[in-house]
This record gives sequence, C-alpha cells and structure tokens, in this order.
Amino acid sequence: MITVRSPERRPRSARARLAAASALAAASALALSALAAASALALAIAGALPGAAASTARSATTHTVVLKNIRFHPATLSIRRGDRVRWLWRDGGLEHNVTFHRFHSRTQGGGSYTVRFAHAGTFAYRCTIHVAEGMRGKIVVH
Ligand SMILES: [Cu+2]
Repeated sequence: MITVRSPERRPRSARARLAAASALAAASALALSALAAASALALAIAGALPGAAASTARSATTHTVVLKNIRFHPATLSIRRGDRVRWLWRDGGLEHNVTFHRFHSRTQGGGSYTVRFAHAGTFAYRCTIHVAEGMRGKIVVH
C-alpha cells in the first residue's frame, strides 16, 4: 500500500522541494537586492557627506560683470566676503574703466579686471569716461 502511494507522493514532494528551492532562491535574490539597495544607500550617504563638509567650508566664487553698451551688467551685484568679481570688456573696443574710491582698472577697450572683496560693505564704482551717461555700478559684499 505504501509502495503504491509513494510514487504518487514523490513527484509531489519533489515539486514541493523544487517550489521551496525556487522560493528560497527568490528570497535570497530579494535579500541580495535589498543588500545592493542598502549598499547603494550607504554609498549615497558616503557621497553626500563630503559634499556637506565642502558646503560649510565654502570656496570663493568669481562673479562676472560685463561692460557692454556703456553699462555694467549687472549694475548691482551681491557677493559674499572673499569672492572675486571679474569685469569683462565686451563693448566692441570702446574704452572704459572700472573706478572705485580706492582702486581702479586701466582705461581699456578690451580684456578684463579682477578684484577680490575681502571686506563686507557696499562699494560703488563708475567708468570715469561715461559717468555722465550713467555708467555706474555697485558691489554689495555680505
Ligand atoms: Cu565707459
């Protein structure tokens, strides 16, 4: 009696074993993907940390002001202490200068002039050639 039932049971139990094995494989695949996700998250966190550290020790930025059409663009620029401002002559060779109370560029038809602003405050400047035309600017350092 048992020997008759046994061949009937065997395929079932074999199928059951196979099902159990594939379930285990699926479970381990899930575990692997969870592990992969966890390590990807760990990498993302590790990657984010140096970025957060870098943002607290902010590096200086260089801002650009373009001299064009007898104007400074932008006329008013807000920056942070330690930042640089670079003026770019883009007025088809027309001569301009960047003149502050205590320092100034050369009068030139092209090129650039860079100043680092170490102190907070509002610094007005102008082009002495075109001051009557309203060629003035302002750097606000925070
Ligand atoms: Cu000018």
